[in-house]
Amino acid sequence: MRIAAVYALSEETKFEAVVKGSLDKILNLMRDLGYDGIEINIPNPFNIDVNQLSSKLNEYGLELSAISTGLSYLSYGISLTHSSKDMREKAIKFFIKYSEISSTLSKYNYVVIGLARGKCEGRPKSEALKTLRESLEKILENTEDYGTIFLIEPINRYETDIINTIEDSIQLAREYRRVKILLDTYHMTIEDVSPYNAILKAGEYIGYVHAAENNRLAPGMGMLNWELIICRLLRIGYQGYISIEAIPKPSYEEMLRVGIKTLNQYLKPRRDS
Ligand code: LER
Ligand code: MN
Repeated sequence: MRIAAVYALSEETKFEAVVKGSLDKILNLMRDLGYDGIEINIPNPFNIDVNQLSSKLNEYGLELSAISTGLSYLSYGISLTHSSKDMREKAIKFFIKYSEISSTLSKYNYVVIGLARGKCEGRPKSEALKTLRESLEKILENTEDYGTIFLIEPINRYETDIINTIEDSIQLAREYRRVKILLDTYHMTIEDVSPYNAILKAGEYIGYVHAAENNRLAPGMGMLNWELIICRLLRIGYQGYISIEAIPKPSYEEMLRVGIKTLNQYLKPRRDS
């Protein structure tokens, strides 16, 4: 397994569980702390300098573990289930562009569908889910050449009302070849009976993991049992990234330091696998 952390490519974000600030400074620190990769949350995929990003990643020797997209929802209201058709089409274009960027910058080629799935907006859940499937199918059809894997992330009930539990997400991962589950330990502490059992339930469908404590601080600053989480991930044969998506307190430096130290305690002997 490999370790990353989530970085926001925008200073003005309302999302609190990310690292923000000078990309050079953060890449430098992450490299020194032993991170393998960085997950970048991109608010607008039409507004980034892909070549510049690529050379920065190369310069510091960090992989792009995934592109996350929640800031498109928070900054521009991008939603794959938006009740307005125009807005849905805009969201689909965003995701096709994310996929193109991901396929050029990342050998893993993962794009997260987190908050940008949207909300029910008063519609029955079945209707919103149908709309989500329609949008997803259009994205999949148009990204066949890019080969991107889309990571559907169960998110707790206080942030969305579509796909909260692991069960909700398993259904989608079963249906579509290029959809996998992003299991976020923080959301699972709210939605699942046991975040540890959620790993076993999602099993082979897990494509990516977000790591944060029950209080959304870095691993090691809360109540979760990281030894058990890593044992469960090993038990299902998971070999991908664990990406720390945590509130940068008391500082982002400390969050990054404690987070990787906690995970390494249980991963270190196997990090090269
Ligand atoms: C994103 O990964 C996430 O966990 C959400 O709570 C916010 O986007
Ligand atoms: Mn997450």
